[in-house]
Amino acid sequence: MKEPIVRRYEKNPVLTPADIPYPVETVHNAAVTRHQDKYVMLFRSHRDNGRCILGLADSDDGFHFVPRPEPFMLPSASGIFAEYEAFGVEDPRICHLDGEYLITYSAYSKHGVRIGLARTEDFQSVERVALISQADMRNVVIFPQKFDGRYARLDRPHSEISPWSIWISYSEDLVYWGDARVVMKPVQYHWDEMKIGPGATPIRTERGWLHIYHGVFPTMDGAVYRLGVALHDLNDPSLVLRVSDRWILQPEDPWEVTGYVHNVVFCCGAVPEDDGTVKIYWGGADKVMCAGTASIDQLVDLCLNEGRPAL
Ligand code: BMA
Repeated sequence: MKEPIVRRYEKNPVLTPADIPYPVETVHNAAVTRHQDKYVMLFRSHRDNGRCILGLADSDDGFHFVPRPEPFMLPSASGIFAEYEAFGVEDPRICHLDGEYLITYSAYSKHGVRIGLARTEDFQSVERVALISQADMRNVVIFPQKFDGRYARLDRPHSEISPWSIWISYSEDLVYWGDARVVMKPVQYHWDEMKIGPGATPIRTERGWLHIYHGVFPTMDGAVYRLGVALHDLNDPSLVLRVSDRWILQPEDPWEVTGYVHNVVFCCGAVPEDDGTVKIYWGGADKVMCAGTASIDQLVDLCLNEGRPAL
């Protein structure tokens, strides 16, 4: 049998709707970060009207999560955020930078989906900063480092001409973003040929920025969501050195194959550890949260030794 690249935690799933002390239908696509020697999970939940909110859970070891009694972010009730979040808030990512936690999330409304930016220092209170993209944009992850004084982020705009691809853009103030260009595209008849999107906040390694992304393959039974890895140049993140030609994780466990949407593993967060491993978190079938570990070196090797060009 092939040795798995991502070793699933043996007690998956780590968080399910039944664990949550308020009514939710799903618990998935969570960002996870370290905060004061603990792990914080910011997860997405559908309510029974089909719209989403974000909740928080805390953990000492990154595997046992205790949900908070109340949701953390509901669609905003006032101002411009209320208009653009009316259909819900989804798929958050967390970037720890300059002593604060930047949260990017998808804001859904009748106008489409765009990206909201919020910030917190303590995961007790949260402040919305700005809507930082137009529609249609999803899956924005901010690099946890500035480049020549500018913030950088990976974007996933929608297009009717090109298969949905990963772009980069830059900002001096986190609000106004530009200098955008495409950095990585789906490749025909690979496992990620239909569309790709940023996943976890990129991880700094000696050999480059390791980015766990999702890729989608169309089948007669619907789309299959898997996870892959790409390596970006340390100094110029617009340069993708190589993309692993192999996926690192695909739906296999029963709660990844069947759920709210079947055949989905979808990653919004990963936490690098001092021992050279990374804890990877993914939503299983848009219904539950799962966790696993991988060797950072092995993921980088996959890109460099079994990789293909990004464009
Ligand atoms: C994508 C996003 C994700 C979701 C995935 C699978 O388009 O909506 O939030 O996990 O589909 O349903």
